[in-house]
Amino acid sequence: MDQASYELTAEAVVNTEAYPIIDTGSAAFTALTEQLREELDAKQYVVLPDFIRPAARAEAVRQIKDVLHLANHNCSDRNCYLQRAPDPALPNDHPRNVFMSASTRMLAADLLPASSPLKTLYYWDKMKAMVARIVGVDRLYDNEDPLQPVNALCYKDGDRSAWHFDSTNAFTMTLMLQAPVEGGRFEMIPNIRSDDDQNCERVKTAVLGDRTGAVEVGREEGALCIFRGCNSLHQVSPVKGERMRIMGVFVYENEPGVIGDPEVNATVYGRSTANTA
Ligand SMILES: O=C(O)CCC(=O)C(=O)O
Ligand SMILES: [Fe+2]
Repeated sequence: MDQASYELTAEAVVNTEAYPIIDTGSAAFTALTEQLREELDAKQYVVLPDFIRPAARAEAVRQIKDVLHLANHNCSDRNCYLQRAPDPALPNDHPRNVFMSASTRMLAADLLPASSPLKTLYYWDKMKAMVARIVGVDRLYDNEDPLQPVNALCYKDGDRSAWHFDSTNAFTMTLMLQAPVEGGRFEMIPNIRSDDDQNCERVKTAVLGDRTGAVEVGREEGALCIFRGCNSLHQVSPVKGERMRIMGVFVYENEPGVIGDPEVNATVYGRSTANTA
């Protein structure tokens, strides 16, 4: 399957000239991560353009296309809380009962080769140190689920993700591997709700089409994005054209030993255990 794959070192994957993360004790590392942390706190997202090198990006895309036929096609109606069933006790226009269609193709970690530049990046201790500093925690741990830690999320012509909140993680990290010719715009309404206030009235108008406060997060190929999606509604507009939108998605944890919930895995990947074929 990956006979032509070659393994790139972490320094050959990450653009370490633009992002000086090898020496985590250096002043350059501190300056970079402090600036990005402030930006994330202010905007709820931060974009790191040209984060991976072109050859690493091309190799990741090539490997993903090799196994794309194994991707789980998620095509469903769901509300912004990622639920699929209505709550009959609530009014029809409550955001809990507003369903939107989404269609994406998900490749789990076990379908990506060990040589994947996405895995090299994810498991690099310098990477974890950088991200921890940006999101303001002492350290981050690998997710130890066979499916979850590193994924490729693909959007073909017409695919989209509807307005939603991310449910589990305090932050989400994505890497634009291939941008579509048209559409596939990542849009966010930062802090539309908070931990203390669900703000259902405003969330309702948003899911019904009121885009007040929405920002478009620019995503060039090679750009890494860290965002706080738990209280910031976000979506990906429909992709148009033959060039797929391909996103690397990474899940770090605040404690060691985290594995996925089998039910969640069944929904996201179409199976709950590793592919042993
Ligand atoms: O594809 C994207 O840009 C965003 C995907 C997303 O919403 C997520 O990973 O939580
Ligand atoms: Fe999301």
